[in-house]
Amino acid sequence: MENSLHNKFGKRNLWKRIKNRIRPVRYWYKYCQQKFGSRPFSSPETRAKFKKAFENHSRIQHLGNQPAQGQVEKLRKQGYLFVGKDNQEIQLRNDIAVNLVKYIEKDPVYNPNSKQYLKHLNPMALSGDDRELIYKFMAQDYFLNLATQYLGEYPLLVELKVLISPAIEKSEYSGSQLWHSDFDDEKNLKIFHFLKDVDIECGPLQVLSKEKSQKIMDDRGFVWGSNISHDDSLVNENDHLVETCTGVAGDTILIDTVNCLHRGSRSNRKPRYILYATYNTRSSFRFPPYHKLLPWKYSSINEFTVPLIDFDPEMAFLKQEAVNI
Ligand SMILES: O=C(O)CCC(=O)C(=O)O
Ligand SMILES: [Fe+2]
Repeated sequence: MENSLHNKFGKRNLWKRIKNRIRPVRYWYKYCQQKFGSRPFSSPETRAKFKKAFENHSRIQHLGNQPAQGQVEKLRKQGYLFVGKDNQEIQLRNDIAVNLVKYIEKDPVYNPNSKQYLKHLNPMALSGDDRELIYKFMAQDYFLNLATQYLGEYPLLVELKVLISPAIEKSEYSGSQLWHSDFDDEKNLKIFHFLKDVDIECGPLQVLSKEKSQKIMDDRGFVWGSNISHDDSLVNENDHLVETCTGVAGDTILIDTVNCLHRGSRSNRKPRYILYATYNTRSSFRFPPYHKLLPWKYSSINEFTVPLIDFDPEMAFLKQEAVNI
């Protein structure tokens, strides 16, 4: 297949690929050590605790709040879905959004190592109650349903952040300011929830439909991490299929950032504040895809390779990149 995953990796990225598969195992071990004081599976008690944690996965059968008819189809077809404030099943409590903006504006604890144009609030700056409510909002059944149906399995929440795109002088664009596909998996689902109105001056996210993006990536022989992986020449500025995601506070956009070319945080004259989450499959490059190598009867090992998002939401904030381990 021309557009196979293998091609997207390219030979040069083999090491990156290996590292991405080792990394989660390392985090996972660390998690077990912190949480249980022992390495995974080292005692029957530990195994029993894990078993209990994983029972939560049966929750999938009990998810309420199904997305409206047509929303999943639209998401599948376009690769993104706009869920306006008014047709959103559950809204972030207004006081939480207000609190977040207050935190950001009062004393932003920006990650000093992050990009100039895209920073995030240290979740530890928030109160425990706020963190829990944010988590609950992003892990609400409505989003879980969409992610489950889109990804074809009960998903993992691997990122949960408050993104801040500060107002910046126009400079050379780089990284995610340029058209790109995310280095994650065959597909993913990101949620951008607007904490404040996002207009054209806030460096809104721009997205190209899945179908069009795939065609471009095929035609251009797109390779993750190559010198064309982030490149404005991938997409024609004036393509009528480019969607610019502006909206009002409370609006949400869901997007598969692997399959849809996208960019954002460009030329902000005003800052943009987004509550942001990423759902991945269990076999994403960030998590060990052992189950794909195993015969089905052993696939329950899956349960032991998956991270623990339902298990301990508080831990979700320990690691910003892999919040659930
Ligand atoms: O700043 C933006 O909106 C782009 C973010 C992005 O590329 C991503 O979250 O994958
Ligand atoms: Fe991206």
